[in-house]
Amino acid sequence: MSGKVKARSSANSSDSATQTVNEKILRECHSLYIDPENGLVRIGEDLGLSLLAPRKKITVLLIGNHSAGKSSFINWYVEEHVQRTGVAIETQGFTFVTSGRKRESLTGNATLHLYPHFEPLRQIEGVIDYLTTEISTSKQKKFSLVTFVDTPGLVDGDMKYPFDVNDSIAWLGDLADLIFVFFDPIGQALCKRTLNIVERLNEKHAERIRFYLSKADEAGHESDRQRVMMQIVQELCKRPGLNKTGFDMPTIYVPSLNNKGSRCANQIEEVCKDVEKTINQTIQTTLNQLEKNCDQIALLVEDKLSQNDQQASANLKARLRGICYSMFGLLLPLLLLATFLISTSHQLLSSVLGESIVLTLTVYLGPLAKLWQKIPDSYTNHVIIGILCLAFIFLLIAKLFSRTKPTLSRKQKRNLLEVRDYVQNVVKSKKQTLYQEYLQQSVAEHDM
Ligand SMILES: Nc1nc2c(ncn2[C@@H]2O[C@H](COP(=O)(O)OP(=O)(O)O)[C@@H](O)[C@H]2O)c(=O)[nH]1
Ligand SMILES: [Mg+2]
Repeated sequence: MSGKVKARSSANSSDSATQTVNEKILRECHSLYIDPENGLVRIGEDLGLSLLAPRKKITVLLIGNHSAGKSSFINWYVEEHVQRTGVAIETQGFTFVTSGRKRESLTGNATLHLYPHFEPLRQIEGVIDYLTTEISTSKQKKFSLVTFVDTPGLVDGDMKYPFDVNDSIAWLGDLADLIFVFFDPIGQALCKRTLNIVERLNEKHAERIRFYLSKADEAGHESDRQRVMMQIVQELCKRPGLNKTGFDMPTIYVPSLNNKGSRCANQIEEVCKDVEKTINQTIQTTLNQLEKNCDQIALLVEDKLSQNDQQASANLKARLRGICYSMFGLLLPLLLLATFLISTSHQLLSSVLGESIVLTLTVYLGPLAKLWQKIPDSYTNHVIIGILCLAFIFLLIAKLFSRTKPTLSRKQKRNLLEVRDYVQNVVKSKKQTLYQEYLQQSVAEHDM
């Protein structure tokens, strides 16, 4: 557990440049999704693909005992006194701390409006009244790419929360990119409620969780600190869900609050690095996701077009089949009529159609006429009705078989092709450009 604290110059020149590139990438990715006309969300919707717009910032959830230093950490990161702190001051509900153009406090509804991803929180009764957002104009560190979620201090016993605090934190954990768990060396380090929640979060999101020994400057000498840490780790390991080897628990404290002049190692810079790392990962994931979604959309368009082609040829076949059956259905009664006329009123027929036609008909229909004559008179009606029924059935079959399904209009097809070209060419090349910018910027960062 070694670590040295470098004095951090807040006006790090590469920082602001980097930030703008990263900010720009996430912002542009976001807008590629949410554009009301050309946005991927909208395009996906039309194709039955539900897409979520990527977020413009990462979310860091802070949990821990009452008075573990969560709010103070946020204030330190933001370099502004955004959150009230103090042993007696309890963060009542959940506070989203984020950067913006002007200092402002928002209510629960406005918070969910600002963070539509967190909409599921509404399902937890009563929580909405305990949600707030604090907007700060600070651009310190990577704050313009981070939203911190400060949570009520967790305590054991009779403490009644006005909403289901465990469920709320579990929901927030689902949506956060990082979950910081603060244990402080004093008093309630091993609060049961905290352990329960940590265990629950760990089931789903072990890779997002980071443990810190906060207020490390208050832990006394190195040996005391080691003892405290051992205790915490032991307590954590007692939980079946948390029993993993190699607990990493950096010791941190807010430098300006170190009033005892303790000289213990402060790994608070590691926390910042972790935040940066998560931002970088998020950018890469967002860009990869963008490309993947473009491919998905292109594939769906291809599918739709080929299905349409298949349907068009199926429709053509159905129509041909329909024509065949209906011709047959119409021919039967005609044949019947002709046979009937030939065998009964030969004279009448020749006067109407002419001798030669009747002769040809006789040649072709002769056998049928003979067959007809073989039918006993008492049955002819039945046979006629039978044949008419048969003809009717054929016509019905024709109707049934010639059913077609709608296909895409020319315009719809053209639109689909346009969509495919748009995602494959425009969006993907945009992604490439953004990726290049990202890489260039991180190379530049490492050169520093
Ligand atoms: N010595 C020292 N005191 C701290 C540190 N962080 C917070 N505190 C103090 O601990 C008290 C509780 O801090 P707060 O941030 O309100 O805790 P929260 O309940 O977790 O939000 C405050 O009086 C802070 O001044 C730290 O790193 N070192
Ligand atoms: Mg607090």
